[in-house]
Amino acid sequence: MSKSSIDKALTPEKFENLKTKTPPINSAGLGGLKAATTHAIKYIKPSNILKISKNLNQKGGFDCPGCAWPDPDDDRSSLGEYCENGLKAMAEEMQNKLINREFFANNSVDSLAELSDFEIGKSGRLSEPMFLPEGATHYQPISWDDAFAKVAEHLNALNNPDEAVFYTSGRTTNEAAFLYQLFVREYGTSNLPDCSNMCHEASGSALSETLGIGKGSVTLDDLYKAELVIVVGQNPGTNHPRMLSALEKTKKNGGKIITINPLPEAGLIKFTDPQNPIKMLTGGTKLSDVFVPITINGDVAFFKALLLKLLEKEEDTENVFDRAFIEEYTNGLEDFISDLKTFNFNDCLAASGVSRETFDEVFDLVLNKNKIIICWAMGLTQHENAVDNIRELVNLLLLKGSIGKEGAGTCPVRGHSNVQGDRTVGIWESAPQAFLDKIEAKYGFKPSPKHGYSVIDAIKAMYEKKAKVFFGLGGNFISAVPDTAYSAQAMANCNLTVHVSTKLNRSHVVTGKEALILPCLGRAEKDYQKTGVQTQSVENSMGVVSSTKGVLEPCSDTLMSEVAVVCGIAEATLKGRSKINWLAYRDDYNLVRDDIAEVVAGFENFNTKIKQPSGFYLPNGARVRDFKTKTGKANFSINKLPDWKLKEGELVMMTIRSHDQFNTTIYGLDDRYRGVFNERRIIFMNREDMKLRSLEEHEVVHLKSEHNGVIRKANNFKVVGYDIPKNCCATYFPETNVLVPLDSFAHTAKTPASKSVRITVEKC
Ligand SMILES: Nc1nc2c(c(=O)[nH]1)N[C@H]1C(S)=C(S)[C@@H](COP(=O)(O)OP(=O)(O)OC[C@H]3O[C@@H](n4cnc5c(=O)[nH]c(N)nc54)[C@H](O)[C@@H]3O)O[C@H]1N2
Ligand SMILES: Nc1nc2c(c(=O)[nH]1)N[C@H]1C(S)=C(S)[C@@H](COP(=O)(O)OP(=O)(O)OC[C@H]3O[C@@H](n4cnc5c(=O)[nH]c(N)nc54)[C@H](O)[C@@H]3O)O[C@H]1N2
Ligand SMILES: [Mo]
Repeated sequence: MSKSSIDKALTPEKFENLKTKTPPINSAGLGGLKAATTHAIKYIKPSNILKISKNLNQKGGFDCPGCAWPDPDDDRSSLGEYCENGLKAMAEEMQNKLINREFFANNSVDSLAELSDFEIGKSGRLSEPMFLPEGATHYQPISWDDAFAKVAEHLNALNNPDEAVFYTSGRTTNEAAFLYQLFVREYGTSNLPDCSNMCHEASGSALSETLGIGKGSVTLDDLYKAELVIVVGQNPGTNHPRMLSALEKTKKNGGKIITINPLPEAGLIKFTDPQNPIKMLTGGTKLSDVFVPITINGDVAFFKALLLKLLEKEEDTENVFDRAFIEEYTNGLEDFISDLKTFNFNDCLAASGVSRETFDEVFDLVLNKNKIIICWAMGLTQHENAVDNIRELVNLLLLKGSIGKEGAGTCPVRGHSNVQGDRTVGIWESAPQAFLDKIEAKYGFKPSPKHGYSVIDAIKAMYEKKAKVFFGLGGNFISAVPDTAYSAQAMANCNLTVHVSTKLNRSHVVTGKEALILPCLGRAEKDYQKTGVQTQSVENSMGVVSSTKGVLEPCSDTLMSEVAVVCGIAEATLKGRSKINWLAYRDDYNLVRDDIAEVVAGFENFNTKIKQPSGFYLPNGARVRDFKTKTGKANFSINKLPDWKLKEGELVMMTIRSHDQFNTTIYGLDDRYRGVFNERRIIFMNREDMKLRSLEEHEVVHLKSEHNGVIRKANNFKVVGYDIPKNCCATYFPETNVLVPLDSFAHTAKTPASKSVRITVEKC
């Protein structure tokens, strides 16, 4: 009997060899440099290391596939414009080991499922297309043409195009993403879920409604000029390390920094720039002026407490709010104020878990500042009330007139290196009608006006057999999504699952009846097509579009670019009925950019502008106080406090990233900045909560979540006592995704609530 899909989807429960130390407060410095170089030397061909480091994030080079943090517009460090984790991302992508047909002949799908996520990733780079026939135990080689024909056969056999789901992860370039959504829309559906649905969707929803654009408003230069930067629900020391260099500049220019986080994350407290040898010797810069150890999901309560006190002061002195800005540019102040007054300051502060002393420090810093930037990431977006979190911080910025001027505004810090660009060029299951009309005008077919499936809807549809083909352009769907057991069944119910991937991952072993793995080029590799080596483009977290061009020889001759894969599938599927010459795009990506220039606002003269060494900024209404909302003004919003309470014995759990992973790709087993080594199956707990449950350090426990009467379990985690607020705990994603209920998600945005999972901890 072969293993069930659920067994294959869950991460194996084996333990490594846990060691814990007191966490450091400082980040980067020599430790970071050492970790990065050791990793690079271990996994990348020596001849490639220098080429990578000379071209990574440099003008005319290639964009780091790590995070979406922007590169400086002007001077870039000649020592290397990348970070420890960027280099680890490269080491992972450019591994010198290849996975070929012999590997798959020697390893059954069941045996691959037994590998840990770390081991799966270290198997090497995928190097040829593979096919898993129905009932087979092993993947077999398949030619590219046959693979395309197989996808076409399944897609054309469906009763309705809405029975297919087309997922995208955020590494896909603008050119590939544009063609992909074009193909999906010409094929006839809007089912374009993407990783953004699990990531910053809540930011997009909240910002569009309040400020008229689903993206942040600030530039790097603003960050340097801010009087106050508030970093909420984000761990840049690990996930956006180059942001710390920017914050260091803010400090140097006299700006202050407040950090709001349940954990005292290293780096935010103190940072040593690895590119500054003197700083490395003298011990670095203290970054946070105030650290606010908030309880998980206590943010709306905390911001309400702050807003209440600011209002009180304004009523006294009339010099706290920016009345001129509010008058000219905003809507809804009165309703907002009258709602705010229904809340009680002490109750709000108590609900946030923050002491009065810390609150007062924050209040003093905010009171007289008028150039405020708020940065945030998953700590705010992955809750049921995620949209309220973000709308509430917009309320603060609006009261202070801190938007659309130098040194002020919104800064949602994006995850994947092109997740923002993918959405800009049309990867959107609920794209605006104006965009669909442009597609129709340009290509002569009518895109489906229906809203398609987001990630959560897609999982439900596959589970209920309403969707039968899953196609993933990048990513690792089964490990990234919530409710692993339910989602595994959803995948197993499909007739065909297809993944375009660089590396082996768990999604390749949790398959539909048939499955395909289509191996593609990575960012650093040269993309040879008929008209020569192709350039592509990406958009960073601050709305700058720039070029990216590989510099290394592809690790295998059989790889295709994502653009070529999309064009091949479109050609095979829509044969004879397409209005588009797909293969012409494949041969020359300039043609794709000419089309983007016509269809997507802000890309006029794309082919010329993309040659500018630093790229170009896309238009951004919020940046210039042109708020394109329904009211034509920036909108204040009314937000409730979260309406859930912990039951007796429950803890609220956030699922977070260690320092040694990129989402579901596990670089290593350490979490250096949190003092954890050699283990991922751990649960960080407050020491008083441990005592209450008579739990010892490193004791093994089982975790259980109960939601709407459904019980979910994850067994075998070691307890690590940590500096985390009472009643809160933390585990790593994806090991505990099995505990995240599919029906617990952000209202309006449907982002899974993977930062507020209510669990109980059971002694074994
Ligand atoms: N090296 C590396 N870089 C990455 C990634 C990676 O995995 N590895 N992933 C990329 C992606 S796709 C993304 S989206 C980003 C993710 O970047 P982050 O959002 O920084 O990633 P998380 O580990 O999810 O961290 C969430 C942070 O929010 C805090 N937090 C959790 N709940 C709450 C809350 O209720 N309130 C507050 N105030 N804080 C809370 C946690 O303690 C943690 O510090 O990073 C990107 N960059
Ligand atoms: N519990 C919990 N769940 C979460 C989160 C959380 O914080 N907690 N975070 C969520 C977030 S923010 C995100 S963004 C999602 C991430 O979800 P995904 O984007 O689906 O996951 P990744 O782990 O980034 O995908 C890694 C895989 O992408 C493939 N890959 C890498 N580079 C390329 C490339 O250039 N091209 C192609 N075609 N493939 C490539 C490799 O095969 C690799 O195995 O996970 C979400 N899930
Ligand atoms: Mo993300």
